[in-house]
Amino acid sequence: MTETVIGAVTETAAGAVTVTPARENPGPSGAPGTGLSRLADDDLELLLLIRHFELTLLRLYGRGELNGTTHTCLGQEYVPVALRPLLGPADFVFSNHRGHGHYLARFGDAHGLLAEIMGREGAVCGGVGGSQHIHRDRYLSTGVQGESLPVAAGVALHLRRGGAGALACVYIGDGTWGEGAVYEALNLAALWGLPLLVVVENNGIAQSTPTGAHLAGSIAGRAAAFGIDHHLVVSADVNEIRPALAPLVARVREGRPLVAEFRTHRLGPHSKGDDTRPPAQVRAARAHDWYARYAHDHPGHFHPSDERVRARVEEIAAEVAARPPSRWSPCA
Ligand SMILES: Cc1ncc(C[n+]2csc(CCOP(=O)(O)OP(=O)(O)O)c2C)c(N)n1
Ligand SMILES: [Mg+2]
Repeated sequence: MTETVIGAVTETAAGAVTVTPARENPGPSGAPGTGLSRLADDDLELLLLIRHFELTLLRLYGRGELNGTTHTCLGQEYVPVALRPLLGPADFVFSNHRGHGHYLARFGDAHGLLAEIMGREGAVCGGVGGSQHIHRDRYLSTGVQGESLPVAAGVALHLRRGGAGALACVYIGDGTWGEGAVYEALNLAALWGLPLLVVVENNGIAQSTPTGAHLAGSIAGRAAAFGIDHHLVVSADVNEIRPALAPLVARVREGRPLVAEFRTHRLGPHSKGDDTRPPAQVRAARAHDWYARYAHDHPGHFHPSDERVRARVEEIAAEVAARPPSRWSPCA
């Protein structure tokens, strides 16, 4: 499999552009690699945790053991993994409907999240939030598109006043740029110099509508309209993405908001069983999958970790499924 992976393009509101060149990494056999460098163990473990957590969710749904709905981030896991060490405990994270990876990158707590989704004891939110509506410490997710951005802007204002250099990070998809609230928040973020980091997971589709059919112009152009910096990430290599983002995130902490747009690929359906894409498009998305690419490029690192994490998630699922139902009290 060959693929061109370009690194990153950064465009400041003033129009300065920097391009991080792609790296070509030969595979261990000497065969051409797919462009993914060797990851630190903890990054690979986290990527695999998110992957196996969601594959397990789908299996549980298939067996009728889960209710409600869920949206997987299969293929997009590297986004929160790349951001993980760039965000500290004083920062707020606002997630969305496709948030399992965001939560696991923040807390690593597969037990609490699975219990939440399964409605079992130990659930993060007593089992009433489910897959999409989680609140824990400085982390909040909502399934209502765009709702989180004005809230994140308000929190960013509070953090700026606190003066400790904390930021509010908000994850949104490409489709969420159709919500007016996004622009109200960007306007204030620019005017007030808010420490707001908007992470866009642009997977090229919103439910069933391709980006080209719902978004005029570009996300970069929309950020520029507010004088907000925009950073485009096309790579799926955590080792490339993170150092490129680090200085930009440091600037956010100083009150310079940023839109970091990841061109990414949704491997699965929007939710479950609702993939409207032609099979060729799904196959094309799969060709970008970091999981298969990393297995190809670094089999000696990948396979033992993959087996270990897969087994760990299976154990977690069995343990959580055996728990009694969760209880929730508004007074708790
Ligand atoms: C205000 C609002 N409108 C519609 C929906 C239904 N809905 C849930 S996800 C989604 C598509 C979101 O697309 P995008 O922002 O690209 O995120 P993705 O699902 O691709 O990660 C829609 C329309 C919603 N949850 N909230
Ligand atoms: Mg999308």
